[in-house]
Amino acid sequence: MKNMNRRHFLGTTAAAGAALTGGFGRLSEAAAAIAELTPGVPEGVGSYATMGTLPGKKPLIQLSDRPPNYEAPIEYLRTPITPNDQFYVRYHLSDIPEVDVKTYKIKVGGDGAATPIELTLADLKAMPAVEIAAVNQCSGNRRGLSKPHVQGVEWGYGAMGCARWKGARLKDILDKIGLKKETIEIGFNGADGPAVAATPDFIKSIPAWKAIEETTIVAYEMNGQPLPHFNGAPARVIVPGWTGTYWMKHVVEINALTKPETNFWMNPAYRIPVGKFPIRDRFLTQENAANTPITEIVVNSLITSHRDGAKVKAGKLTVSGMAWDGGYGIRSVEVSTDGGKTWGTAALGVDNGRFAFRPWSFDIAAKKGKNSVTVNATNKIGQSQTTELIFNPAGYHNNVMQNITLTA
Ligand SMILES: Nc1nc2c(c(=O)[nH]1)N[C@H]1C(S)=C(S)[C@@H](COP(=O)(O)O)O[C@H]1N2
Ligand SMILES: [Mo]
Repeated sequence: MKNMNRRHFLGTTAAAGAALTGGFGRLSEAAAAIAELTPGVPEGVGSYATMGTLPGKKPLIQLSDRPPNYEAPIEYLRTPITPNDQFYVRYHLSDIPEVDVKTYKIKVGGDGAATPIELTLADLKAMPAVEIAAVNQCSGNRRGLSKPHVQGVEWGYGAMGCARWKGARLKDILDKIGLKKETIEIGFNGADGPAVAATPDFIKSIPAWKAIEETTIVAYEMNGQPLPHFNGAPARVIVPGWTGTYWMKHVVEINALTKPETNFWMNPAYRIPVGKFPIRDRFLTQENAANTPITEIVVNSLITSHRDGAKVKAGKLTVSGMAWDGGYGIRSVEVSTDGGKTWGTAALGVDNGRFAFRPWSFDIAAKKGKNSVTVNATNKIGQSQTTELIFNPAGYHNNVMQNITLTA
């Protein structure tokens, strides 16, 4: 979709000399760019990645500008709810219109609809509202850490965040169009479009069964505020538990489909090899013998209190961070200071629901010299993180236990 007249100009400003919040203090531009990059991303990334500030955002790590791809430094992920101005931004297409709320409409139809309708933002807001805290994580989060390296945006740890999303249930919207029983998928299109005709428009679909779950919504608020432009204003799809690719921003079409969606971004993009990951949610109308669409987020955790290599004082020290999964909820987080021989149990913080970040913290006794810290989260169905990368060509689902070294 690209027939909207006001375009957003992606004027970004480098964060030169800006006081970076979240634990850095004041750093020079060059030092900031280096300090912010995740260790382990391909060497070349450092030559183009920089701190950039999109309108309405604090400085984020800019991995590309057209389309805008900006990740959060780990210090922005220290709170169980990620503030809107610290939330990462991911786009596939460069033509991103500033949608006019007054004329905004969602066309709800498709060949599986008995009675197509159009919804304005006011119509959406008049429907029963639900609010859900959920992690939005890009499928490619940590792709930059893949060994061997793979093609794509070379994300470090920050292509994710957790927000409270408020909106109408997709199920209630679909009830209005009289879903035919032949409906197998629900498709989405957004207001953004390709800058060149050769690039396929970004269209996604989810299984009908996932679309009618109580927790799948079309949201117009993020953390009590209207959605920020770069996170999908005026309304976006929220698919708690599933990776961000299905969370269509600036959604302008919702289609009930009686045949599988064949858009490039459904196939060959966003696919994982069949049988390699411990995945429960299957997208069978899209599956073939070799590969299948990525679905739920795998159990994972991140240390946010310290970066790898940080200098600390010897003695008692609290290490903390976040854990999350695809919606079973976090059962426990274990921390090892001896490279995985013995483990201690971390204290868990506020429970904002099964789709949200679960904060954890663990006290260690830092000794003089190098201290190794490894973290492993387990969810309520007993799945844990991996010790070895499950390699796949797109670099998805990296939930290798994080290990950092702190020097006292
Ligand atoms: N309209 C539109 N919606 C989109 C995308 C896009 O390119 N265009 N990218 C998707 C992907 S792959 C991700 S990971 C999330 C990122 O959400 P965010 O930018 O709000 O963090 O948006 C999803 N929704
Ligand atoms: Mo993504």
